[in-house]
Amino acid sequence: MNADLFAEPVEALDEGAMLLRGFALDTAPALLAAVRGIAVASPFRHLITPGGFRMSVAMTNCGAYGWVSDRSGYRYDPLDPETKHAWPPMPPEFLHLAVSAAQAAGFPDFRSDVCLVNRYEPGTRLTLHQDKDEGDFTQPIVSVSLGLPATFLWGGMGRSDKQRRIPLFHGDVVVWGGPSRLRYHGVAPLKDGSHPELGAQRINLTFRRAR
Ligand code: MD3
Ligand code: FE
Repeated sequence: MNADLFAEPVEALDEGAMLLRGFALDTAPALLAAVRGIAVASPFRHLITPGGFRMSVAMTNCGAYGWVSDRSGYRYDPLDPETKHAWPPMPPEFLHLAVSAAQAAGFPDFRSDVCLVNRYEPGTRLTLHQDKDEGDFTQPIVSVSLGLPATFLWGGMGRSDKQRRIPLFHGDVVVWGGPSRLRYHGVAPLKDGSHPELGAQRINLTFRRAR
């Protein structure tokens, strides 16, 4: 992993939000190999929202917890409800990337205990939401984009605040902390295309501290 902050462009998107273009490019093949292993143990699935809708994003997790949703609500669960087993462990290359990105963005104390793995196909979207199921909002979230590019929607503290559209490409990493931690955000419907390593897919890793 290239830990040299000055080797890559770092852009402040907002207070506490740093975009590290290409930060994960070197490790992307290893990350994708690890994602395949995770999906063998805990397959991608389309969760049901508390309102009864099937999410268009397919998800799995690794680490001590996993984020899950069903008719009873959202939660972090130490067991995969599909397999009834613990989630696969966080691969060392995942943890190393997340900690070094957080450090490069000014969060030296990031201690991630879960990585949510999202899989997008053309047409898949993520409606505007806040991430507020975690126990400690002083811990940032680190996101890694792999595969097809996506348009990230960056909103405000209210659901109907004006949004910015930010393109995210293979290898981009964003660290979301401080006042940015609770902003509304989402992903516009994925455009069709083909990525040399992933085909018509986008994989997003989000590293969090659940508890
Ligand atoms: C800003 N995932 O899993 S990553 C999510 O591309 C999620 O799959 C999107 O939103 C994706 O919850 C966006 C960027 C991201 C993740 C979490 C955030 C941005 C965030 C939490 C707070 C603020
Ligand atoms: Fe989110």
